[in-house]
Amino acid sequence: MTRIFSGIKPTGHLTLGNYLGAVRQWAEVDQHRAESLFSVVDLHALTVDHDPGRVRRLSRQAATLLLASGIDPERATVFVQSHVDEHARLSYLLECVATDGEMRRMIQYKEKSALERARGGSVRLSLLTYPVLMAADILAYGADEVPVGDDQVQHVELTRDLAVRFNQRYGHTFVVPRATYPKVAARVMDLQDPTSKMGKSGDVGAGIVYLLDEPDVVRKKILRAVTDSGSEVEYDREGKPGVANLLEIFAACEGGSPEDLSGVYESYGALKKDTAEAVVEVLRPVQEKHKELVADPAYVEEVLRRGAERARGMSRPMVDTAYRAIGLLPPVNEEL
Ligand code: AQP
Repeated sequence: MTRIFSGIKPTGHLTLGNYLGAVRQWAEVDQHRAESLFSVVDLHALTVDHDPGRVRRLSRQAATLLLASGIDPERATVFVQSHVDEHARLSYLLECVATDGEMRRMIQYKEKSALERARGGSVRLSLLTYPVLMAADILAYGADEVPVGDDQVQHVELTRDLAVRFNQRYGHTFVVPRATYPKVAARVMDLQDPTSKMGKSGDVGAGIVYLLDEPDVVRKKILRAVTDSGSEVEYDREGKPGVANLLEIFAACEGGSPEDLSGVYESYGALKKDTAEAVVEVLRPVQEKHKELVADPAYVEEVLRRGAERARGMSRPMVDTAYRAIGLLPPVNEEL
C-alpha cells in the first residue's frame, strides 16, 4: 500500500493557504487512498526566533485543526514530531550525506535568512539544516508520496537526492519519495500582495485568511483584496495576479478550475463577494468541529499519544537499518 507523510509547522495560526494547498487534500483524499502519517512538525518551528509557550499553544492548535479538518485518527497517524526521537536520530545521518552547498541553495533559507538579517537578528544554524530534518521526517517512514503545496517542492527534491545518494553509498535503505500537489491552489497568495505567498508566520495582516477567522473577518479580508488594473475578470497569473488568486481560491472552494471561471464574472466586486461566501462555507464545518474538540483536550492528547506510539513503531526499524548501513556499531546484545 502507498505510504504518505506530510507535516505542518506551528509557526503561526494555520491559513487558508495551508488548508487549500495541503490539509484539505490530506483529509478528503489522501487518508482514504493510502497509509497516511500527518505530523505537527514542531522542531521546525525552532529555526527562527520563537516564544516557547506560543510554539506549545500553536502545536496543540495545529493538531486540533488537523482533526477538525476531517483527518480521522483511526485511519491516519496524527502525531507531534518531537514525540518521536527517530526524526532527530536520522537527521544527523542525513547531514553526513548532504553538503553545505545544497543547503545554501534552498530558497526558503535564502528568503528567511535575508529577513532575519534585515531585522538585525542572527540566523540560526537550524534554519540552514532543517531541510535535512524534513528529509528525515519523510525517509524515516519509507513514505512513497509527500502531498505538499508548491513552496515545499525544493525540499522534497532534496529529500529524493539524499535518499538516492545514501542508497548508492551504503546500500539500498530508503524509499525515494515523490511530491504530490493539489490541482488548484497549490500556492495561495497574500490578498494584499498577490505576488507573495500567503504565509502563516508573516506579519498579521489583512492579506492572510486564518482558518479560525470569524466569517465577517473573512468577508472583510476578501472584499478588500488587492485586484489589478482593468476590469475584466480573467485568469492570468502573470498579468493579473490579484484576480488570478481570487479565481484560484474560489475554484478550490467550489471544486472547479480557475480557467473555467474566467469570463464568468462581469466585475471584480461580484467575484470577491462570491469568493468570500465560498471561503466562509468551506471554513464553517472546520471551525464548528474545532470548537467541539477544544472542549475535549483529553481526546486530542490521547490521539497524539497513540499517534506517537504508532509512528515510533513504524520509524524505528528504518532508522536502525540506516544506522547499521552507514557503519555504526550496534549496541551490545543487539542482534545485527
Ligand atoms: N500559501 C500556500 N498555498 C498553498 N499551500 C501552502 N502551504 C503553505 N502555505 C501555502 C502548504 O501547507 C503545508 C504546511 O506548511 P508548513 O507548515 O510546512 O509551512 P510552510 O510551507 O513554510 O508555509 P507557511 O504557512 O508559509 O509557514 P511559514 O510562514 O512559517 O513559512 C505545506 O505542504 C505547504 O506547502
